[in-house]
Amino acid sequence: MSEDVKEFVFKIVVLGDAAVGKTSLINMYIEQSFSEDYKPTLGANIIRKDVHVDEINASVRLIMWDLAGQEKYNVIRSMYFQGCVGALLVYDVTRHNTFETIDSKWLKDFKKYVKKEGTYILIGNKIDLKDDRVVSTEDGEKYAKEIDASDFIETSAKYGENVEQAFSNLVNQILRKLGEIK
Ligand code: G3D
Ligand code: MG
Repeated sequence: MSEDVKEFVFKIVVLGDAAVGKTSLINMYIEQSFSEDYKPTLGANIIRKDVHVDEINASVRLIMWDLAGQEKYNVIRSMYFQGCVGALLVYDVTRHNTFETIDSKWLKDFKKYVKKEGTYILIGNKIDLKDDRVVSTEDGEKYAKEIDASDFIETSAKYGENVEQAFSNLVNQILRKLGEIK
């Protein structure tokens, strides 16, 4: 019964303006279990994590690309997105401008380079900074619907709140789009 473990390899990207918490989210998610491969010429860290999806007895190798700086992005863009199947679109709930660039910049690029079937979810990060919040949960939810994101989750990369859920939801949504999960 358990012998047929399905195997998948998904490349995903974490997108959003500088300092929204992309690297922090990845670091919190992978904890100690990572192998990092920094590619100076690409300006990107390539990080791997293996997860098991019990529901369908599948093992998924996630290959996460994290840009080390924004400045090289324009040069490596096509390579960055090549073979990518999913994205976390991240904004900072304390900076409204990072919310506005999700659609105008990051999703636009994702759609341009990742043709057909690309899966993305919207992430509002830094919810621990309660007094500085300027983007409400309701606005985030509404926006996620507008841009047709598969899901919307608010996180604190600092305290690990909802971080695991953000990545596992993305994996589930990718599998759903592939018809592996109903
Ligand atoms: P980036 O990879 O998107 O550029 P980073 O962003 O992960 O480097 O994070 C940028 C800064 O925001 C870091 O602060 C980091 O500690 C902080 N940060 C990330 N996520 C959270 C969060 O959920 N809550 C809070 N309070 N801070 C967060 P520094 O000071 O190291 O530059
Ligand atoms: Mg970073």
